[in-house]
Amino acid sequence: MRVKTAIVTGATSGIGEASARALVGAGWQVIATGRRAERLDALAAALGERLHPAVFDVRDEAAVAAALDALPERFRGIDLLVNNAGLALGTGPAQHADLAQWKTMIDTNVTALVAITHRLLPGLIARKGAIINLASIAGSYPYPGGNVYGGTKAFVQQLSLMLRTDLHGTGVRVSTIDPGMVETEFTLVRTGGDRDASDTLYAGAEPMTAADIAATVLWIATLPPHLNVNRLELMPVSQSFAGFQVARHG
Ligand code: NDP
Ligand code: 8X3
Repeated sequence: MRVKTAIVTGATSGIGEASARALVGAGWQVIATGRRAERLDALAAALGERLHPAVFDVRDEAAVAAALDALPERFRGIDLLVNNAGLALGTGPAQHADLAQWKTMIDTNVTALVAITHRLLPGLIARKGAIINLASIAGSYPYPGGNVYGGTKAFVQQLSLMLRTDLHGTGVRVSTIDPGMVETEFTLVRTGGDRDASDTLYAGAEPMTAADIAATVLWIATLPPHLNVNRLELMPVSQSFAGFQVARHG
């Protein structure tokens, strides 16, 4: 049987790295991407020839094109695109936010995701492949400080549904995974490297792990071809919903 090939963006850390490990463990070939070459090299050393490291910034369209054009022959037929690379920057209210951070989130979580999807769509259609997009509960539920991060993830959720509609009849599957709190480097990145803030957020919360989400990625990827998970929302049991707020006079 033909070995299937996945590309996982943002595989140097967290959910992407765990997904690459899970897919290779299940017999897939994986193109693992990210900016940190040394981490991809370590992953390739750990996982062997089924993993191809491709170092690029997802926002750099020319670098993405060059890396995809340079793929070894056996990695060229991509069956699964896992759009995972992404980030949040900042935790404060919109009125105090840094516009440059907002643009970085939009460039990474939206524009880069759209560009790589656009580039890979013809091949995915030819192979009746699949797309798994990592969105977030932040795309569905507002919370203080979520502002543009949540906006980018709402875009990803709706794009996934719109892609399903346009890809009607092609056999291509499109899924969104919406995780809540997962302990990764996400909060370290969001807070500009504040280890205490990251540790405090996760302490005692029993958050989900990257491996939990990777298992879901693998489950969706290996469902029979007539099944499509449109959208899957996951949270740790310790996380739930807060209420509305009311600003009162006086
Ligand atoms: P991590 O910070 O651990 O991993 C993020 C990954 O994205 C890294 O591999 C990083 O690679 C990559 N990345 C970020 N920016 C770029 C860029 N410009 N070019 C290339 N790669 C980039 O976070 P998570 O694993 O938690 O996040 C993965 C996805 O899951 C994100 O889309 C996030 O929004 C989403 N998510 C996370 C949740 C959580 O609670 N952790 C919950 C819901 C969704 P490198 O820095 O090497 O380039
Ligand atoms: C990451 C989860 O709740 O920090 O998308 O936005 S949250």
